[in-house]
Amino acid sequence: MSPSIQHVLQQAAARIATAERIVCLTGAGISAESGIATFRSAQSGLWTKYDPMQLASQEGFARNPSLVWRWYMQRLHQVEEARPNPGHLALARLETLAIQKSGQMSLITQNVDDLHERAGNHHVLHLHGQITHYRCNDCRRYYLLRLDDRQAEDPPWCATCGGQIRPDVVWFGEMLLEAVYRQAQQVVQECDLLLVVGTSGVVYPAAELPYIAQGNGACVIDVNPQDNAIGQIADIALRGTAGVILPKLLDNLLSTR
Ligand code: BV8
Ligand code: ZN
Repeated sequence: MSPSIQHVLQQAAARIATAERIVCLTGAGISAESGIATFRSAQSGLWTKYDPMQLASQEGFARNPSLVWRWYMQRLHQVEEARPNPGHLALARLETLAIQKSGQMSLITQNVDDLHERAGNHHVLHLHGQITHYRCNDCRRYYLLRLDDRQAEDPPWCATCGGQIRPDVVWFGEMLLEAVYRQAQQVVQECDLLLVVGTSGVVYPAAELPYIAQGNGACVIDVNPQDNAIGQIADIALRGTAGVILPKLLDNLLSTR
């Protein structure tokens, strides 16, 4: 690790050590080292010729429900096979330390996987829903996925209204769940430090959150191997992958105690 990165890590750890109300905001990048492709990287395998923005939409589902259904069943299998990586585990350790110190830490994620929960984080806000939950596209009634649904060519039907079943995620062009987004806005408005990990900062309204934090005087730290929209406004930019940077950040934090 270069001396300059080490110096920035110490700076970031010192800011976290004095913070009273820490919030984390994560994007697809934190799950990359668990083998889950990010939205911006080329889709893998048979999905390379499809645009995720098209598939993750009402239009895409209406146009080809079978294709969208099989895409989600393949992604669900990928999530279930994946394991939390050291980046996820470091954020779970951070929650433990933050709760010991100030009794709270919220983790807001754009991701639809459950790797933060499986790593041990307890207060996770899923802005874009969860690929592990299913519901009717029409009446929104919850649906418990059955084994044979996973191999099915087409989405199952709702027993109540006959609508098609879909993952309980927020598609492009769909509103976020009002209560979840309001809660995310509130914790971000009240925080004094926002740790942003693995997001390109292009998907709205999630991408607004770092601006709200900074507008309220919070320190914004960005962890990402690439420069990005959030890195442009961040107080501290840690250029590296979540799986490498976050454990080192926690080690630095523990050495300040
Ligand atoms: C909304 C669930 C109000 C689905 C997702 C036209 C019509 C309608 C809306 C719009 C429109 N034009 C713009 C909009 C708004 C639109 C939007 O923001 N579009 C963008 C693309 C311009 N937003 C919406 O539609 C939202 N709703 O606005 O409602 C409305 C309603 C109607 C009409 C108007 C407005 C809903 C957005 C939610 C979409 N659903 N997910 C599913 O997953 O199947 S978002 C989806 O994209 C994922 O959740 C993912 O998280 C996200 C992508 O963002 P990132 O997480 O940042 O991931 P990305 O791949 O982009 O970047 C990864 C980053 O990680 C990179 O920076 C990379 O460098 C970094 N990285 C890589 N490896 C690592 C790493 N970092 C750390 N460690 C590593 N190892
Ligand atoms: Zn229904």
